[in-house]
Amino acid sequence: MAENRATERRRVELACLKVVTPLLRYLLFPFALCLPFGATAADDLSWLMKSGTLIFHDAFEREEDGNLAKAIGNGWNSATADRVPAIKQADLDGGILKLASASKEAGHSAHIHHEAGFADGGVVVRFKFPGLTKGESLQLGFVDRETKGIHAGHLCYTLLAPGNVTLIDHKTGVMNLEIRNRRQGYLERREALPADLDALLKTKQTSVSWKADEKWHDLVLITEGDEMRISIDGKLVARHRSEGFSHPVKRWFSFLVPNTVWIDDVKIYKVR
Ligand SMILES: [Ca+2]
Repeated sequence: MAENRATERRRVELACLKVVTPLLRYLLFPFALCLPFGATAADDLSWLMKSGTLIFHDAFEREEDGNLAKAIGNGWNSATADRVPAIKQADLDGGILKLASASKEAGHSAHIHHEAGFADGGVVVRFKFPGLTKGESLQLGFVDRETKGIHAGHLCYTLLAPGNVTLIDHKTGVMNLEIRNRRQGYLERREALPADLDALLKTKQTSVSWKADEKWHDLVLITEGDEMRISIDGKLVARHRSEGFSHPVKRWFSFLVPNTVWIDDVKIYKVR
């Protein structure tokens, strides 16, 4: 009788387990997905601060000196300012770098850069879309004009657009000279890219949906080995692996601005 009761209890326990285990798995699955991302995002800032060296910081608490390439001061340079010397594209106002690109007149988005010089490391930036122009966006990333075979030295970027965030490897993608030359003809003829080129370029980038607004945000953009990651306000937004991200010298940190954006507190950290 006692043996029968024990068998019955075990049967009920097993039946319960069969129901509870999948239920727990179902309930915990979202946390299992979120936790590594949350942990990584917090880790990226602490990784830079603990393992890295702060090699540059600018809080922009000064006035600019004219409109030309070095007007911002503190080592900043512009690849596009001297094309339109009569137009102020970078205004230091109230401790904020306010950028308004003369893209049409200069024939290029405003390109502002500073020495960086790391293999692994990253940048911390406060930014805000002020709502002064339509479709405000911001591209920031890394450039090395000393390595041959890359158009204008464009290595890799994040692009913050009104509806999404992209991470892209330009070095082994669209800015690789062989790929660029092959792609250019199709673009000029407005033809679809051949399947192999299209498939290759799709591996070089990732995009996730993200909604831009007109508030201040803290951004952390890092490269670690062949991975690039971007976090906004302490949350990992996107990560992607591609061989170009592991380029040994991110010589410049660059902003490319097609219209208007405000920037403050730029920090560059070198880990390796
Ligand atoms: Ca400031």
